[in-house]
Amino acid sequence: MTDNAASSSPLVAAARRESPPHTPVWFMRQAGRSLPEYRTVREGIAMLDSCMRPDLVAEITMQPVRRHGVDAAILFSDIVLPLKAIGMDLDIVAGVGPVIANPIASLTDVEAIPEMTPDAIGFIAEAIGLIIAELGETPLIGFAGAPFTLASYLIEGGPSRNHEKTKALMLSQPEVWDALLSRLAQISTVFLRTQIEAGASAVQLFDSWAGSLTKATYERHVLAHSARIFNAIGDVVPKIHFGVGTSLLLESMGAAGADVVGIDWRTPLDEATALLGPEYAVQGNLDPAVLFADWPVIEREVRRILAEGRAAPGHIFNLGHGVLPATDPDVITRVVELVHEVSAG
Ligand code: 1CP
Repeated sequence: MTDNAASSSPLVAAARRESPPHTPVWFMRQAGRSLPEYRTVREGIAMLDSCMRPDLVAEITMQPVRRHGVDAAILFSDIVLPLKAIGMDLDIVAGVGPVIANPIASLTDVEAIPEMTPDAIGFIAEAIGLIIAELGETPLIGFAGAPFTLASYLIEGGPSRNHEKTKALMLSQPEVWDALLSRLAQISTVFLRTQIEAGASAVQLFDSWAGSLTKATYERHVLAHSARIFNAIGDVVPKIHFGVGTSLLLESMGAAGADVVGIDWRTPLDEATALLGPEYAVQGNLDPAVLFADWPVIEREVRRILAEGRAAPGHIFNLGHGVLPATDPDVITRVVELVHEVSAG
């Protein structure tokens, strides 16, 4: 375990299944979504350009910590940023998401993807240095995209509802698939290691779209590639593994090598824990849409989730997926206060 001020934080304690003084809370996509101060600093700067400027990355990473008093920061970046950094022709288009100029379809395409080196992402280490200096005892969560979710963007060419090209390649050309996921695992491993070495106190692997797979397909074609990333990182910091619609994959996602399994809003945390057993902490799982309801509804839901989370050997409060862009920031601040108050009492 790394030895810095944040390594005894509530977030790390919950992830390690110890007993923090209160339930730690942070929000997926808390940076760069609903905050007016984010829109101000991003004005006129393209998304991927902003991710490569250490001063901006540090500022945007810190904004939700300063405003909401959350128990962790998450690095402002994107799961496709490492692919841009190694020279792939891609962009993040506002209102759309990642768009890839030359989608991957063959072994030749896969072999043309460069390996990741720490030098290609020196700006990430620099940004984290600035962030850690301001964060003090609050931990920074580093993150990366899991190979399946990254592959879906590279094969489809952009966001996709049905992932049909991705699944066709996975099932029809398994050797091309394995070569692609192996390369993506190498890229995400170096991206995560760089963040850990620079001072991240925990990491999260986002396999956002893994829930589109059956359990058998996940285990046959995906699990080993994500497991390689977790194994390569080792036990220096806690590892969180998250996907959406993954109720039937939770045990497999834990078995890939996570300490904490991220749960979306569909599965109650006590049911998730019954499936996962005593070896895993859980993270989640307020429905992001509930933040648009009246406060008494939100309060009831937060209390329910805290109660269900007590069944788990460790609970990190979060949403079941990312903050929606139109969310009222003041509601997020109130939820942080409520989680702290209820869980400390
Ligand atoms: O808290 C934070 O916002 C931290 C930074 C962060 C993270 C953790 C961003 C900034 N993106 C991500 C992860 C990410 N990116 C995921 C995994 C989390 C999730 O499931 O929500 C995924 C799937 C992406 C890919 C991506 N990037 C999308 C989704 C597209 C789709 O398929 O539906 C989108 C819209 C983006 C753009 C993006 N990433 C981040 C921001 C602030 C933005 C919007 C930028 C803009 O429009 O200018």
